[in-house]
Amino acid sequence: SPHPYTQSARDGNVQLGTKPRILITGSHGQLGYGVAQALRKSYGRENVIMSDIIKPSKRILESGPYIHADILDFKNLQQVVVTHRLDWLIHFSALLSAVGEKNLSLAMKVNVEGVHNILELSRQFGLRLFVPSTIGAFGPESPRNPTPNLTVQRPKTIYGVSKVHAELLGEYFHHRYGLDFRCLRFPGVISYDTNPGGGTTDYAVQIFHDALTTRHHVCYLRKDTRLPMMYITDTIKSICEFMALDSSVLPQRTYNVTAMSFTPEEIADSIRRHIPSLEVTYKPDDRQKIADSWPQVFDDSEARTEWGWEHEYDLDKLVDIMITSLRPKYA
Ligand code: AKB
Repeated sequence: SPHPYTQSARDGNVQLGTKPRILITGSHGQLGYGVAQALRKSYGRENVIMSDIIKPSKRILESGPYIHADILDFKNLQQVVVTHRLDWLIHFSALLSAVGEKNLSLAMKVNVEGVHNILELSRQFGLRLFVPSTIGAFGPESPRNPTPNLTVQRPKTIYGVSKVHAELLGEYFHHRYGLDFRCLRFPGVISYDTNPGGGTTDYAVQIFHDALTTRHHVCYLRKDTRLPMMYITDTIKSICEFMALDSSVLPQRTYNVTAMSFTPEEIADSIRRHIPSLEVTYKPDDRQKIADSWPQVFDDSEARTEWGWEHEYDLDKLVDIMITSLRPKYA
């Protein structure tokens, strides 16, 4: 049976008397649309505002409120909070691991300066703040199998360094000012209707598209590179449940969450249950080095025992839903 805290959150017992008004930054990324739709189900369409600095896609525009909000423009962010009477902030804007290494100065701006703005804004206005972190916040000196919640963190990418920075500053703001900062460290997220934007785990999405089209995937990782992963429905569920928890029941502010771990060879074998002719060629590039410094198996037992995190999708279930959902697109 579900953990009592999570059950209470699932039943909609959020701490606020009224439904929270929520802003999502970086809404055009892999997680924005799904998280917005899930939160809108709980708190109402008009109470969840998506934002980004680019023109919204038709799907996003038609789904509910969308505004322009630049996380590097602090004054504008203050106006947005006041105008839209915000209670919660879900901060998705970030450059991912592979793309961050290719554009260090932009990564410093978005991932470091952006987080400074978001933390200060949340402190000033008493917002409940969610910032995702990642398996990338660990490095070669961390235990890799399994990687516990609390351990050495010496990442070797700007993405990882900026995420450790966000974790530590968020926890400091919580300790010093009582900021309701919440952070989940995610593994690679796999989804069919949005794409990841330049990470090291992206192959695990691309392989499905290739399997259904050319039947040939060129993998930039070695076939035995084991990484933690999860299906997007589980990611969305973890964010919604974690955000709904009463602040007083949370013993910690930053938690590992995951669902499974696999290698390129293992996911290819699972896909071959549907598409036996799938071929994979291995051509490791710069991303191999990043993957070699990351956790292989993520220990999320503290999220499971302390607030009831549980995943639904394992490898075969993930592969089944990805193939079933993508097949019509290529039929
Ligand atoms: C990446 O590969 O950079 C991301 C992540 C694991 O944080 N998907």
